[in-house]
Amino acid sequence: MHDLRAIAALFQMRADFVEAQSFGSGHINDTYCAVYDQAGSRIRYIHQRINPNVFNDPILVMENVARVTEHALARLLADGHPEAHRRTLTCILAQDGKPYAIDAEGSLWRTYPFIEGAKGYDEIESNEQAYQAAKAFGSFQLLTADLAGGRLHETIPHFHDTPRRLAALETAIIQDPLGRAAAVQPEIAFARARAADCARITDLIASGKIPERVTHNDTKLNNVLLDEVTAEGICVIDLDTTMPGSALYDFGDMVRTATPSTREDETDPSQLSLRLDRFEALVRGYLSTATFLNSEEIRQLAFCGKLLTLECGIRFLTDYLLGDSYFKIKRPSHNLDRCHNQFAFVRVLENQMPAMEQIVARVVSESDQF
Ligand code: ADP
Ligand code: GN1
Ligand code: MG
Repeated sequence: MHDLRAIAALFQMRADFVEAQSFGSGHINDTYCAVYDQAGSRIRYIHQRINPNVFNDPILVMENVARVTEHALARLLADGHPEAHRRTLTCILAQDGKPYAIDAEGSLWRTYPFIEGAKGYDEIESNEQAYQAAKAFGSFQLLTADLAGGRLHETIPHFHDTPRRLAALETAIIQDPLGRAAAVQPEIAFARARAADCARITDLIASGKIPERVTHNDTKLNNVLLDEVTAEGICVIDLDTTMPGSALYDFGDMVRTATPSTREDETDPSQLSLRLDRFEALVRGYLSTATFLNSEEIRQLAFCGKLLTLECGIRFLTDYLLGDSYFKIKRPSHNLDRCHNQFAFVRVLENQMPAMEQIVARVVSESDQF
């Protein structure tokens, strides 16, 4: 637990700090929800410490976040949106006017208004939520498509370069600092058997068939807040990896997190199945806003769900071998459990690929956009 009162003092809060608690279920940053008294009203803010093990240069992260959120706010205000400050993250400035502050230990903190009346779901509950989440992530891509000022920083270079993720697994197997590799040979074989799949999207990008776009790159379902009453996608959050990428990475991670019947770390694979109705809701929601997709991107929509699930499983396995230094864990086998779950879901997706492709074809044929 950090000293949040001291962190609060680094920012221009215009309110009196009351208390703060650890918040949310993100795997990366230290997130706190803080209550303030503002001239007699209780209001909440998010204070967040960027994880320095994950982001080598947190200032570059904040330069991207500031550019993207200022662009989003300007667009909402120009449209006269009545709740512009609820529809995008906005950075509260630090005492020196920067959108972040550095604490006494050298850690970088940022502060956002708490988006009220909306929720991020670890497990989605309805097709309507899946539709709204996908629609919101598609809108976010549309919004960032005309971001001025040149390319965003690559905050984690090669983030979704799946062949590199597989190569990083091979390096971890050789290093094996905790002697864990011997016991995970079936998992290693599972990943190696899918090396060709790993290269499909990177090859299509290299050949120019799939364009680079500004993408979010971390579109797990709890990174979009849905209105608690209407389920409308209110605000896309967790913008740390918003940078050049492929639209398919964003759609693939929605499939990974919105279509399985269980949570990412469910340990009983017999509970795991693919909700095809959720998949269809995602396709419909995403295509309702991502009208810029080309025919090759559309062709890969079903496959990229499998790719992102495979990639995430490879990343969990790599982190398990290297001693769990990247993803937050709550038990020693947590990353291995997550890997098992992701690989089990890859098998399910492989079996269901023809049905998923049929759904994409049907939705596209019913749309007049494509
Ligand atoms: P991580 O990178 O660790 O996933 P996130 O930026 O996603 O960090 O934040 C963690 C969680 O905190 C989110 O899943 C969400 O529940 C909550 N959260 C983050 N920012 C806000 C905000 N501005 N308003 C409300 N909740 C937020
Ligand atoms: C992390 O930050 P969070 O919890 O939203 C990770 C994603 C993974 C995800 C797996 C910066 O997302 O890439 O897909 O965990 N974020 C980063 O649950 O590595
Ligand atoms: Mg998150």
